[in-house]
Amino acid sequence: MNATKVSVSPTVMQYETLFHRYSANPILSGKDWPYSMNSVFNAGATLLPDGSTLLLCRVEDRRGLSHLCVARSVNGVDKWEIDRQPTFMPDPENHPEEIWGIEDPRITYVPELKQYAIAYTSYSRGGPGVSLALTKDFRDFERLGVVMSPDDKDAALLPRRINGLWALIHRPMTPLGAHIWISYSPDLRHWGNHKLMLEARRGAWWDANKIGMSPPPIETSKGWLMIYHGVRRTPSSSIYRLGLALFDLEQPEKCLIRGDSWMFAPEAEYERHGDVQDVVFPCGYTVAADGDTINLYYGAADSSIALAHGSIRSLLAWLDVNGHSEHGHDRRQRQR
Ligand code: BMA
Repeated sequence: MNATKVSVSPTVMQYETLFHRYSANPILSGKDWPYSMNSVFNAGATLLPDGSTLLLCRVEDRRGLSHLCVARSVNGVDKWEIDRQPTFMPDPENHPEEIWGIEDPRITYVPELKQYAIAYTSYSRGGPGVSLALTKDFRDFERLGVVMSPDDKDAALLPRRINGLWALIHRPMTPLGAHIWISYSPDLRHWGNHKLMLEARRGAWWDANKIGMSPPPIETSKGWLMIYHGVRRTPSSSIYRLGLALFDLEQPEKCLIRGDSWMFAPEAEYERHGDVQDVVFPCGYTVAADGDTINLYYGAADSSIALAHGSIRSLLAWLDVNGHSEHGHDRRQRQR
């Protein structure tokens, strides 16, 4: 692809709606909770074997510390059954890295382990790091501890080994900036072979400043499809919007296509206003029985959980039209 495409006047571009908000959004908020708390947002999601949907919600208490709580629904939309007590609490005695809470879980079902792997942010005195836990039932959890030391977050495990190794996507803060990396491990405990996957752009771009993976990537025949958040700092705040990128199936650090524009942004009142304004932050999705419809669960303004529907086929088609290859010269030209 060439560098001129991006300079097409925005007036001739037709923006497509890729994700449609559920009309009764938000689907979950503090008023639904069976116990006292401040707010609920940024939930991991998965389909259970019986077809029902499980959300692992980040719940922030009135100290400002977060824990995780399960909500289940037969249709993934309403009639949520919420655990009466916190499901997964920080354990600072045994895991000092959890002293300031646990946040933003991403769930991956791992067929080889017959378990769900949860990558979450453990908020330590040294800053946020990435921890892993395994569970079969979202009642008992086996902690593997910190796998990426601070400052690091926005992590998810890929569901299968790549060339014999487990792969974890995450977002370390490095002197280079807030970019998305992937690391590999033979045993889920020892991690190395760190590779840069996707960089924040610069200057005026919507995803300048910071990027991070949002939900775990979606495996498609064309590659790993990633919904990522981009942060644009403005004089008054930061805006969290969502974009798309596609990565090679067997070499996931290789970005095949990256979308230019964002494709979902805070617009509704519950996304624009809350504890943190102008935030859409998905940590999970489920795919419907048709294999194409994607239900995206996202935190809205750090104050509630909302739902939007899309189509994997349409996301891939959009990337073909609105994306560029991320290689060498072209990328440097466009980001200058
Ligand atoms: C990010 C994460 C998210 C949060 C977002 C907006 O850095 O901490 O948990 O939703 O900021 O506050």
